[in-house]
Amino acid sequence: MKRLGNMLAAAGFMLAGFAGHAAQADTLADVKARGTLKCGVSQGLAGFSAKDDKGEWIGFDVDVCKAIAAAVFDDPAKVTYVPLSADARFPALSKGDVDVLSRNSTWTLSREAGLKLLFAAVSYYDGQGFMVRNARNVTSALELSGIKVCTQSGTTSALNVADFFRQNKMTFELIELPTVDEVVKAYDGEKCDALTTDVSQLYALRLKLSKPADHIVLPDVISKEPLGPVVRQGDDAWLNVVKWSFYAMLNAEELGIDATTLDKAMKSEKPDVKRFVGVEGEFGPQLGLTKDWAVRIVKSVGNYGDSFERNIGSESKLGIPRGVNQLWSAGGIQYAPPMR
Ligand SMILES: N[C@@H](CCC(=O)N[C@@H](CS)C(=O)NCC(=O)O)C(=O)O
Repeated sequence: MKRLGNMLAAAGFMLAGFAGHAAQADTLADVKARGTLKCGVSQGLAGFSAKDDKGEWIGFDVDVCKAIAAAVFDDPAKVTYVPLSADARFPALSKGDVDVLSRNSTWTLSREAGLKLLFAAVSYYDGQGFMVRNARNVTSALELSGIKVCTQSGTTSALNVADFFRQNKMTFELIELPTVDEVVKAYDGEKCDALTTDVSQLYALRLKLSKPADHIVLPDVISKEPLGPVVRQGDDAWLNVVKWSFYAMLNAEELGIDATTLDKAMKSEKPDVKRFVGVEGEFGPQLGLTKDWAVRIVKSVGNYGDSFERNIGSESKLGIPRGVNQLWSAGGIQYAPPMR
């Protein structure tokens, strides 16, 4: 009897073990086996994620996808881009249609605790603003009472704008549209008086208007929008790969490492640099990657500052100032934990 009991217990233990194993997600192994990273991006937002003239995806959010692919495969081209609207993005991630979402998504409590997702880092500290026609002759969002305002559905923008008008006892009509193209078309076609979203996106969307110079972005910032890459809960190892791939870009900037100084960095005597390039320590292997994982990232996309300037900063059509997204050591709030 006792023996039977023991056997049953052992069988139960084995079953629990198998069930536990089956339920345990291993996205890194899945990505390696598939040979390509499935990255959720926006449907076309200049500077952040959009196709260039050759049909290649480029942008600041796209660089995060490329950095992860570089770390895993030593090839930033091994990414399958999945363009997603605001409404579609989180269900797509939850269902497993993408391995990571890198699409101007704001880190909020309900998206983590409610949707069972996790934000890996803040790649861009943003805030919500308004774009209006110059002809309106206003200098502050507080002068916008009575307007029709367009925004995309499924965003924090729609929620914040309601708070802002209510709090300031102003009336407004909210027009929520499902795609970014519809939002731009409605605003350009004067179906609404203002367009509201994260300020960075206002700069990107202004480029899509028939006469960009006829519109201004008001100085008011009505919310906090920390944007960053997102993964599903339940796969800590994958969260670490995404998080540290992004932090490698930030740490590279802090260490003064870019694609042109990599050779020098490989020979550096500085302990921080030795750890970064993988000459010292087992940091890559601890992530399930190779020792030179961070070198692969810098070789492919450069450091954080390079990606910022190339895509959305001074070297781009958007010309967004670095502002709070400067490194902490240069007066900003971008701060990566140390690689050690
Ligand atoms: N950061 C906000 C807003 C994000 C958002 O989706 N903004 C629109 C601006 S119109 C956008 O980028 N759309 C691009 C797309 O749907 O492809 C959020 O996470 O809810």
